[in-house]
Amino acid sequence: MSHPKNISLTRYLIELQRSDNLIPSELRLLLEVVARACKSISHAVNKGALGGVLGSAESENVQGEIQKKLDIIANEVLIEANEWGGHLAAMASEEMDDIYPVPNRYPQGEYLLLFDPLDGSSNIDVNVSIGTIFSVLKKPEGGALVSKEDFLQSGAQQVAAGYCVYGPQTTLVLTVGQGVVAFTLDREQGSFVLTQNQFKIPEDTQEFAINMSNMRHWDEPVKRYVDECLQGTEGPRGKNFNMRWIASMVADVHRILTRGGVFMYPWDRREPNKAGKLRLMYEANPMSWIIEQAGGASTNGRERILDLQPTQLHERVSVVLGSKNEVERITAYHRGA
Ligand code: AHM
Ligand code: MG
Repeated sequence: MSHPKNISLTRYLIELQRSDNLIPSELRLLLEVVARACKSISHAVNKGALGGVLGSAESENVQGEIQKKLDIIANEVLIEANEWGGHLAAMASEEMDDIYPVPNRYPQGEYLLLFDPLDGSSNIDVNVSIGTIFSVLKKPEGGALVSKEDFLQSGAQQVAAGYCVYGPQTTLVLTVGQGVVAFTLDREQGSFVLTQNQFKIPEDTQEFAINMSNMRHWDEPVKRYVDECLQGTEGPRGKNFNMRWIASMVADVHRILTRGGVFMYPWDRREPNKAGKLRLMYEANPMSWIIEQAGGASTNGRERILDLQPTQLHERVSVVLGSKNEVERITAYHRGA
């Protein structure tokens, strides 16, 4: 599809539906509603202290993490925006214990929406980029009442995925399986405008992203990879590497999408029974699909993340994603260990 200048998200989605018949109208509506919710979250984030939205909410989520006010606000915005439109059967969120079926007073649709309403919570109060991550599945046929089991589908089953990063610009990144596109929020017009048509992640990179403070807890293959990067031109890689760690997955993934790199949040020895820190359904699956759609790769160190069969809604996973050749190298180190 070729694009003249100044294409709004609405127009982009209508064209996708109309000329290529790539998305049904219900899915188009869903994506528009999610984008509208992101716009509203972006405004709340922007107000910061002036809007009284910073700081802790003094409550815990199902994972025992302290919730920030903005975690709760963003979660409510997404639910209120999506519950009445008739396109969804249910929602699931990193910030809610159980699934949220669409209330009986509204028509039920055939899609399931999953989200991390505000990713990078530790960055909220320090004015560093944060974001919303979302994933869309289809409710399996049969069974009138929607259940938690309906959500337990592998990432390969996603019909749409995206994120919105609230940074110096508010940028919405989206895939429906036809590559990855990005829209920038034009605050004067109040609409998302297409600003990047197809991302292509370079296969090689000289930049890695990992929280180095956990180094002593890592497994051997991760230690080996990072150690080889740190040796620079004198080591086996024969080149120098740069490091970045924003501690907001949305911002780290957005950088990788834009200029390449590799992102890791691996399993470590601190809590051996925990597969990783990041959540499979709300973070790893949507980001993995976006990365693959842009020519990158994503594994849990051993297997392709999109092939993993989830067993729990709030399941965690190890994540290695980004430039293809680096992800393959790290995965080979794990498989050989
Ligand atoms: P959150 O969903 O509670 O915000 O946690 C996920 C975030 C990711 O965005 C980021 O990659 C990671 O946690 C940072 O973790 P750490 O603070 O351990 O470096
Ligand atoms: Mg998160």
